[in-house]
Amino acid sequence: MTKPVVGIIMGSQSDWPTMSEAAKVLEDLNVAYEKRIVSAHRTPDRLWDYGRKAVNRGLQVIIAGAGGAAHLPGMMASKTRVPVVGVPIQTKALGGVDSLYSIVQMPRGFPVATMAIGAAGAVNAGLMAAGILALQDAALAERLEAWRNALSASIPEAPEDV
Ligand code: RP5
Repeated sequence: MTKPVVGIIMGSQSDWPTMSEAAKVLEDLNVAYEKRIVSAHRTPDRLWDYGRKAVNRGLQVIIAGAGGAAHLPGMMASKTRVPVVGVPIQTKALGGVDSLYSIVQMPRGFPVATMAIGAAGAVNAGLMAAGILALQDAALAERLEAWRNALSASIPEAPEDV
């Protein structure tokens, strides 16, 4: 088993359908990752422990998704210098704007690279993580270029009637 370099963490099992989109991208790009449920509110000790060990465990990027009062990405950024990419989960009550605002407005000194709300944000979080890792990994850089080119090639020149 390859050691994970990306940690995908989320506040709840209910976040997994969204966060699995980040996992799929990492699988496509052959990036080793792990996935964990780590809740800022329900399992704060687990959050602390994960953040404390992240550097020594060799994690290079953490993708953190949470919804509502979404404190997980920011708290993780407070606990580790490993770059944190935040994914605001879409919520029923407020559409995910609550999650977005909870994640994006970090105080100076503790950044979270905040993606779009929902699945697009999760996909982009996977790509952002891959882009960071590709700076030091030529083979991954090639795979990422190929992924991007394939996406561009899949876009038709003109719309069709449906
Ligand atoms: C947050 O509360 C989680 O990230 C999730 O998005 C939201 C709802 O969690 P569940 O009630 O579905 O477990 O902590």
